[in-house]
Amino acid sequence: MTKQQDQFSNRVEQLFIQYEALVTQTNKPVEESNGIYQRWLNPIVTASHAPVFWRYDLNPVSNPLLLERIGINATLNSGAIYKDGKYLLVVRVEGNDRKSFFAVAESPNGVDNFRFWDYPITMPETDNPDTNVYDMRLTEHEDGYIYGLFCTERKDKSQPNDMSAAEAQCGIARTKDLVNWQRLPDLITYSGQQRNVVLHPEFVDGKYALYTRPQDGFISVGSGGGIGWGLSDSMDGAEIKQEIIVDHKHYHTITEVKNGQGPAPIKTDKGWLHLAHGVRNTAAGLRYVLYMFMTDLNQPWKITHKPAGHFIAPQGAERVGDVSNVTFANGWIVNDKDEVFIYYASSDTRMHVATSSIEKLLDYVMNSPEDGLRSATSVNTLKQLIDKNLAYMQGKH
Ligand code: M1P
Repeated sequence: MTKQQDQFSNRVEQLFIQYEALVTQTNKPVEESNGIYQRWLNPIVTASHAPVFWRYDLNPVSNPLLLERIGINATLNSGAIYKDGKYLLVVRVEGNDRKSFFAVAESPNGVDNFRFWDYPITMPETDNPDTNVYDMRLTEHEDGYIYGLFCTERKDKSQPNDMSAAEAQCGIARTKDLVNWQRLPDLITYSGQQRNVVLHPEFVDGKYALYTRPQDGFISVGSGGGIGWGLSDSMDGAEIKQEIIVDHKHYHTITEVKNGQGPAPIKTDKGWLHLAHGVRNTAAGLRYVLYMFMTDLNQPWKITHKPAGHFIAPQGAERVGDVSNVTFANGWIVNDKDEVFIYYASSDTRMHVATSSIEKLLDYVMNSPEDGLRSATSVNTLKQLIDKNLAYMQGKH
């Protein structure tokens, strides 16, 4: 073996050693918790979790200098599903070329040891090819399929001179195994654009039910917005003729600029638990936080409970990344012990997990005060809790 061959083999070996050390790292819960959920210390999927053989040509003849050939920039907004005792994320992987694609990362316990399957998902295209696909919401529907609804983005051809002008719509695909996907026609709605569209897991009045997010433009939702709701006869040529707004944007709240449904809601005996994101504007730009609400079991378009403010907001190192001050979630898992794994991305850069339980989330959603929409009502709510606690504490002495 020549010296150069030797160096090549050593470097390859080092790359695999570093990779294995990263993906087999044990995670642990952070000590601090608000009791509602527990954050975990390490990000669970990062760009460095992309396998070595995705990034390097490992053949010394075609890559004698062992240069990285395909850079991975970020791993973010992931759909999630619990299957055969495995925790599976359909990760939005973004290459250095700014194209996102989907790839499955699998963990035996939901909090660490996430490892990508060998190949990313080959998502079939429609007759109108997607420029970019991202943010898949997975729904195990009662019709027997696993649906993946995602954003398909294409150049807005009506504005040929604006290189940022884009159009977002909802792409639809279905699968049984997350390997073979059948692409269906994009969702038709009568709103300008759509992002954050999510399929409800059950039929409603014999129809497919979808949460939508109508928007006037690519970034701005415009005068409309809010989390919408509509029914479609079929998913093979899905069309929503009438959209209603389930959860409106509100002045001076975390959803002032826009909001969007996160993953498909979780069914409980008290109602449907929802996770969503809300966006407000600040002098430092947009701030994305997560919030929760609950809808009626039989009328999932009707909100029954909605705690004020955010559920999870970017914290510490989560606050910085490609798009800073963002938390975004489109996947969560309930395992067979009713433990809940909330998968969220920070700052459009890496994936994290927070854990909770159905019991805790129901308690949080049903017993946390709602937003009175004014400072005075917030003070009243706070005073009620103080009164209650002081009376209770005095009664104890
Ligand atoms: O950059 C933050 C998020 O912005 C978009 O979300 P929304 O449609 O609600 O504005 C999406 O592009 C999302 O992927 C991204 O994380």
